[in-house]
Amino acid sequence: MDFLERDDREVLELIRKEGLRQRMTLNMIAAENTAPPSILDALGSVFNNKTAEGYPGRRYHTGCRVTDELELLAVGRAKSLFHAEHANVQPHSGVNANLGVYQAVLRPGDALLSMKLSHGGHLSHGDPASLTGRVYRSFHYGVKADTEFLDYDEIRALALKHRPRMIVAGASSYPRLIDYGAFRSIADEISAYFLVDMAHIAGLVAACVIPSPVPHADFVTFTTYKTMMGPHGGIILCKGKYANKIDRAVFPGTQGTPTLSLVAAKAVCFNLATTPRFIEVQQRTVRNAAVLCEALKVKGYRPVSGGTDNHLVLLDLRGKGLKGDAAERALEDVGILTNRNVIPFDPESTKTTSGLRFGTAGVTVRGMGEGEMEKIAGLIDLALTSPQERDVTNRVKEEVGALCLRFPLPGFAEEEGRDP
Ligand code: DSN
Repeated sequence: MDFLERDDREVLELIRKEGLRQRMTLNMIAAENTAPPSILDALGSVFNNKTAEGYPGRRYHTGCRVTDELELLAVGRAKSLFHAEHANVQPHSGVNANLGVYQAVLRPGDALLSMKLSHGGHLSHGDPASLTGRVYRSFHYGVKADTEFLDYDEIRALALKHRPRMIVAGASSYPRLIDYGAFRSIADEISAYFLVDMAHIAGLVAACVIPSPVPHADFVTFTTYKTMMGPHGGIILCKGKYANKIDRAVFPGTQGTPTLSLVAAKAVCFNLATTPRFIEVQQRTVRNAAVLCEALKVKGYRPVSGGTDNHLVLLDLRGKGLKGDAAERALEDVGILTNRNVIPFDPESTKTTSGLRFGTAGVTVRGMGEGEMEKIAGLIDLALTSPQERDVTNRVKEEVGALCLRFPLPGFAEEEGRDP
């Protein structure tokens, strides 16, 4: 940070404040994690200075020999980690990765079948608020009203009725496993492409903690910053037969030059994902989510679908007479970060919501285990049931602070002089 000290103290101060905020809060936002310092080193590297439109050996700029080596390394590591036939590591984000897949094999006006945003899907899966909902005709499936599990009969019926050119599986707030084999059979029945967006769960898949969609899907997209613990970016994996189409769809189809420092950080992320520590963290993330879920259940909160199989817990707050927005604020006030989230068949708007989404990746990476999850469930309950009682919220804040000090963010101890 020496150069920033010299060039821009205002930004440096904000970086330091943000570092302190991250150290002293419990991050339970399911779409976040803490990347290790080596990822930040790669992100801040001289690769930032390179422009390199095209692909290794086929660039539109000179001076790309080292860049080519880097991109090939990242691609090789991605393929090996996920046992994929082809990988494109250039998408700047998860949305861009999805746009790349659509651009590769769909034409404007083609039909897409994906999970409803209101049941846990994602904006970039053809939601009307997204460009993807304007360019493609989208149809959506949901979960069953009684079990809140995906309804494969409904998915098949919708597929037969609308004959989409692509079926999309994957979600932002679905706490259960997805039956990729069932999706594949439905897609085969109507000769549709099958895309899985595994953005939330890619780390769990990399560590073989939950099943992989790669053998089943034509295309798999994901982000590298959630359970993957890496930089903010997107990846596309696909069968070898689609490699050229995908590469052309990313560049020049939907992006210009890749961000090479981001590609460097992705390569580091894939390397770290092969380590025993990464695998252990992913295993503990899932166990922690199950323990947190059970502990909240005991305190009278209803988890959507009755439980969890992955890193996230989605609570239905209606039984407690609470709304998501107020609950989110009450928890932020005591240093526990979550986000309000609609639940299936939610009577509330996306601004208010009846649900609250928790993820355990961010606290697990700090070294927390089952005992801490039970403790945190108690703190959550206290903060949600007594938000106006100053003595209670002060006590919860102190306990949150004590947990943060006992479980420092990995690699960011103050004595190391590093700021996240
Ligand atoms: N997809 C958004 C989420 O799950 O919160 C951002 O990654």
